[in-house]
Amino acid sequence: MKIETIRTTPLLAPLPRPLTNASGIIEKVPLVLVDLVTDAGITGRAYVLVYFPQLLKGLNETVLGLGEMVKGMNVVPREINATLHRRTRLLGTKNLVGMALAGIDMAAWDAFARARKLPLAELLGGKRQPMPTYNSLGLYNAKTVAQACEETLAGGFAGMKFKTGWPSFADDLGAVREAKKRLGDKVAVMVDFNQSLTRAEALARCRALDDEGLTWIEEPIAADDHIGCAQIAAEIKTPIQIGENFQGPFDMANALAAKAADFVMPDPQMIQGVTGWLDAATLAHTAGLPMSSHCFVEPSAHLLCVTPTAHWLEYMDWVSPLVREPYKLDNGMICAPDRPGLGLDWDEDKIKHIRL
Ligand code: SMN
Ligand code: MG
Repeated sequence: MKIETIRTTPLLAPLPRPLTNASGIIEKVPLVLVDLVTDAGITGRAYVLVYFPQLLKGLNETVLGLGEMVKGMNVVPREINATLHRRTRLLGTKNLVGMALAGIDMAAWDAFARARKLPLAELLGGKRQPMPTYNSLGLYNAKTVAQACEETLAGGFAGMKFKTGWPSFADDLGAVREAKKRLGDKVAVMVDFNQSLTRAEALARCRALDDEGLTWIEEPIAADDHIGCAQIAAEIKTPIQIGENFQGPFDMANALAAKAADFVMPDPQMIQGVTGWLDAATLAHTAGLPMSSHCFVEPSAHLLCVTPTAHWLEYMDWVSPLVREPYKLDNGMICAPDRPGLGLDWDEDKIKHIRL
């Protein structure tokens, strides 16, 4: 089975409501759907994301450009991944190049699994298992968080994460206290500062949140300030979570060497696909760190099944409105479905109005 071509569909996916965070607002999700078309009648499917509509064309072109480099290759995912790394050595594999590489990697694994008629989790030697799932939301204060809690309880989630990082810490604290009060002890609560604080401000806010019963505090400062992250992690009892900005497994290894976090949550795209994730899972295992996922619900539901220290699946749904069979939340859990590969097939009727 050889790669005939790589096709893409750039689009702006709808969100139920704009996603606010400490660095801005995401109104629509700029996605590139990736189709890795083979000569065996099998198409591997995956998707990649760039947070900014202005960069969607750039990501799309980068996927197509890297696609040219692997055209004609056998669909052997690790060979494809290694070839892309070799060919892009002069540029490196951060940012758009790494993201595009991840899209091709995931689509190649999907085709590889489809050809063997196995769900990706099983192809990788794992057992499909329901993963505890948390509802991942935007920025809330003490007043607005009530609605988020109601939705989380109604949806049956096992946890809820929201953004913090208001100009005034009183708003962060108010939201946390209200959420804890409404959700009780049965639903985990996490907060995410999205790298918005200075080291000093982060220490002050994390200290002040340390006895509020949070499951984790995420990215209080610049995620690549490993030394600063390590100081905070050492000082604060509440686990410090980072990982969505690990750009490939080496980046993660450097963060772990600096003891920059108590928990890790790689993003299947930023960690560079299924191949990158498997390396990351080993790093977390050998460091003894619980590993969650970031966004990318569908690949994550499979990959956490082969992650020895699997922890939480993040639920931030972008793809359900675009596919024929969305993944289902059941009793606070999501289980990778019993379909070959990732089991994502684009619903052409739904995407024709939003593709660019
Ligand atoms: C996040 C995800 C998607 C968009 C903005 C921010 C994030 C998270 O940091 O952890 O969910
Ligand atoms: Mg985050």
